[in-house]
Amino acid sequence: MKWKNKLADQAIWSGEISNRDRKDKVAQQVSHFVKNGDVIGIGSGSTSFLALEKIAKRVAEERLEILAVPTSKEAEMNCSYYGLTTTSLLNHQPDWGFDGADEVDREGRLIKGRGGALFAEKLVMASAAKTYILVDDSKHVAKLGEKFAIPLEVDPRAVHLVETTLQKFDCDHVQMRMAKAKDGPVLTEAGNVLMDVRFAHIPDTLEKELSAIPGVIETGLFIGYSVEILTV
Ligand code: ABF
Repeated sequence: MKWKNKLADQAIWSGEISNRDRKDKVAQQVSHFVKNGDVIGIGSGSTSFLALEKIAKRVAEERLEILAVPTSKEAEMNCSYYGLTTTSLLNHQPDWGFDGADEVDREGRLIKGRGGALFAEKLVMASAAKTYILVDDSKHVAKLGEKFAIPLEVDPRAVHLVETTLQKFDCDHVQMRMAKAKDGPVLTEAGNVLMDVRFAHIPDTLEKELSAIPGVIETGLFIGYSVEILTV
């Protein structure tokens, strides 16, 4: 039986979206790749939301059958709002996926995780044969890390250990991400904290080095995955 309540009958991201025109254009591009039967990794953030909106329109109009693998509860709620059937990595491997990013450099190396969903975003990306990264021109940087810190998802018990271990790295600044009201740290869907770490220089080896620190669940550096950058 379907729920008759209405509270969840609203898409997340129904509010204002920055650079909406450009994000809409890049979202439109990815919607053309959808084929009947596809299992698709669904990214988080506003650009991914706009892509989902356009994909859902095609699915409804052309009566396509697809399965969605959401990268966050936000994405899962939006899939539900648009009537898309969701599945998980326990049951399906995505044929392909799409997601946004905070920064992309000329080599296609990414910083992601401003929304805190980096762990699931990486699991889905690493499981998919290919991921389209949807970025407007404001996301392109000459030097990775020039605007954004690298987010680390950290088990709360390991905060001191991670902070201490980071002193051996060549990092400029470490900050615990705090909730807007500053009354406590932001917690991820898995109940972990986020530590935002700034580096002046980001070598390819850094993702693995940071991941090797005990207590680091995942990093927002995405280097060497099978991605194609879609941009306007
Ligand atoms: C997700 O959403 C995150 O990895 C990234 O931080 C963010 C980008 O959001 P937006 O598309 O709203 O700029 O992809």
